[in-house]
Amino acid sequence: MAPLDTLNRRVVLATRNPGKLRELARLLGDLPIELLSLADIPGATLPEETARTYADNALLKARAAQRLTGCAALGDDSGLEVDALGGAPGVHSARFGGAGLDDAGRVALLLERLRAVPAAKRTARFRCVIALVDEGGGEHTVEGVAEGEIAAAPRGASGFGYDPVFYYPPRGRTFGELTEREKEGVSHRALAARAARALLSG
Ligand code: ITT
Repeated sequence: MAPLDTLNRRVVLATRNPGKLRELARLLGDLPIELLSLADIPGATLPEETARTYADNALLKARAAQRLTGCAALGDDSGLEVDALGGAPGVHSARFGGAGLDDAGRVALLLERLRAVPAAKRTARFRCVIALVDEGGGEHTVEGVAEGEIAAAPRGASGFGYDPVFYYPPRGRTFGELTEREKEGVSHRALAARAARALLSG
């Protein structure tokens, strides 16, 4: 049974990305805490992601939400690191190709940049850092990584972002072809969330 003082703890999920929000809510939803989203907080905004590391950007988001609400807050900063591009787009994954592109546009641009790269050299990984800023301002970060390859073309319609081109060899499918439950078993966010669970229930 959960300790009494954790029962009604409120934790704000400091993200504007609906795909992340959905995954985090599923990954943490069974904990004895009340999860809030930014949509529950009138006037909530997130700061510019000006930092150079996932951890610092995740902390920027979590700190902003914690200060605004006084509740514990959790920020997620994540990205796709493609070896043939020297680790790009990495921390810039959300802005790859500029602000005018949507998820499909970023996927198309990525495939275009990798057009001449053979299958054996298309290795990549998703990285996710989750930052937790607690009610008193204490800060923690945890990380999860999923190793894969960039597919030749998009496949599958589940998930979000770069999922349709992230081929995951242990399942023989892209993340876009995995069910939510399957992705939750193996993803970078699931691994980070597993570590975050220990912080949230500790
Ligand atoms: P917030 O800052 O509001 O949380 P964001 O989308 O701007 O949302 P990031 O700055 O962390 O978040 O950018 C992460 C980028 O990496 C974004 O383009 C995502 O689509 C992509 N990404 C992260 N996790 C992913 C996943 O599980 N599957 C596919 N793409 C993912």
